[in-house]
Amino acid sequence: MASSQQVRSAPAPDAVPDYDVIIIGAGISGLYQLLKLRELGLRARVYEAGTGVGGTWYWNRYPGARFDSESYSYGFSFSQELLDEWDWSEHFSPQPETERYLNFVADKFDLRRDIQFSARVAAARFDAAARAWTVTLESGESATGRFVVTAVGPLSAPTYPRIEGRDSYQGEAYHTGLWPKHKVTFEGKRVGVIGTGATGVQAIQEIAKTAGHLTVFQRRPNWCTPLHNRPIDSAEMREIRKGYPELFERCRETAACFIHTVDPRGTFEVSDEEREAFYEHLYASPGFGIWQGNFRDMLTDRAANALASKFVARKIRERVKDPKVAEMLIPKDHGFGTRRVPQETRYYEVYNQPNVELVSILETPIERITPKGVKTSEREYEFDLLVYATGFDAITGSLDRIDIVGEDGVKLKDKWRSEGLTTFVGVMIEKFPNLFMDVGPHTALGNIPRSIEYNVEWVADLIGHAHKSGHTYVAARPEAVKEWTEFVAMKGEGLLTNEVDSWMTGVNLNVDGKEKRILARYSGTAPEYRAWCDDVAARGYEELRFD
Ligand code: NA7
Repeated sequence: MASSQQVRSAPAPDAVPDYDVIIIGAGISGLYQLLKLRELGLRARVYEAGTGVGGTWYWNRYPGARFDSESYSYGFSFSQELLDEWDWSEHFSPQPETERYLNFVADKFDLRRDIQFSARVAAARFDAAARAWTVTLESGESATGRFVVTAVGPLSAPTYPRIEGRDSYQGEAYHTGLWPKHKVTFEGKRVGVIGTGATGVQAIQEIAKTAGHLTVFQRRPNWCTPLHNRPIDSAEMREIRKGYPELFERCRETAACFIHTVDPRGTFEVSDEEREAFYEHLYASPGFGIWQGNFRDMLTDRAANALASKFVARKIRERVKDPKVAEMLIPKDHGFGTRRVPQETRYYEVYNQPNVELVSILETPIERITPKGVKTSEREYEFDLLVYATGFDAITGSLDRIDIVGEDGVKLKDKWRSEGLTTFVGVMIEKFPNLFMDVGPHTALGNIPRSIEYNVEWVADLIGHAHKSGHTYVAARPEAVKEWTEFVAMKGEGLLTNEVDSWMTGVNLNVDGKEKRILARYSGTAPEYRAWCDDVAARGYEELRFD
């Protein structure tokens, strides 16, 4: 860090910035971005808010946190050595193992020497004269970089529920996305969980094993399907390793980079018996197959979607003994797969346990958090421990939390709020030159490390291209931004997913200004996304202005 404990004045126009590139975040994107930029001989610096690497897998250390993607499809694919050296112990890796993996990566590639930990970035300001960004940490320290890469993750700005009295609560309380490092025990405790998204579901099924009493506060239920996790022994790992080339090739071909391929058949092109057998097969198969490998029209045809929903509803009714509780757990406001599908391991059976109670806060809303617990319209619940599994200010939230100021004093947060979300391939933003986003809004998310690897390499190539040509200024042309943003809108048409409120459509009622749905994600296929970006690079980045 160039200066300490103070924000310094803007660099002189001819000053050489402290770094070629400043990367914000040392999660999966930031680690790989650092490595790729180093390979180009660039001076890169990473600022990371946590005390260790891992990003999502550093912060989300809540009980039960694990992959929903097959472990071997989720890890980095760029290094044969890494693939040879790392063994996964479960088909869906638990958080401690994933955090160990990312530490292993950081050590193997000697990444830590360029990472500053406990360094939360508060602001980034573009200096037009110096053609550089000044990045300021919460501590007040600052440094300059020719380029900035935000590697802040789409799900890393945790949000608490907007419920009165939260600060008055006197027991233990944790947000799942800010889970403490010390051991949290539930044995014999009265525990309350608010939130039943993918996170809440993972946490609830774990907490229910030991809690004295668990109360789950559910607003809108989600459609959950079995994960079918199991250990990987050394023989199976050897087979998996042999299959890596085909596995990654497959992930490159599928729409969302998962190993699951959409079934080419339409829901109504098969007989009732065939359809039922296929649903059963998917329900009994591990992972996201039932979501990502279902009939091709499941997420575009309402009648097709209704049949898949009916099937999963039947499973819930079969698994939950109390019919009233089963009905509470079945979504009525959205169809199967139109929100992110939580993957579960005996989640529904939890509600058959005598120590677990489900409270629908649609029926009895939470009025306030009290010093002792939670008060609904019906009664007060007292807890020793309260868990907020209430999600994130997704996709743009982690960027919004940094005061990013581009050309002409334009603030990123204000720009997107007033004009709507516009990007160039989800990587660049008009008026924000020399700034690149890894897995920013308008990119293909899906099995995210696969998208990350592509994004990181594309950004590294672009920065390398600018650097090699002696350009100190790279900006997206307004017409290119318009074209990409219109393409994103076109790709989102007709998708049932985009007609439902969720983090994927940018809705978070706990955040001002995020009440309405937007096209936050690119919802075309990943191969199409890559083809577009490859084409931009192959044509020498005509969509960008270099100087
Ligand atoms: P999600 O999927 O956004 O889920 C958040 C949950 O918290 C969801 O059940 C919300 O209910 C609930 N919530 C949020 N605010 C409130 C308030 N104010 N009162 C009651 N309940 C509330 O976040 P996750 O962390 O589970 O998962 C995010 C992604 O991370 C996940 O999809 C994976 O990709 C990894 P709602 O549905 O809004 O009614």
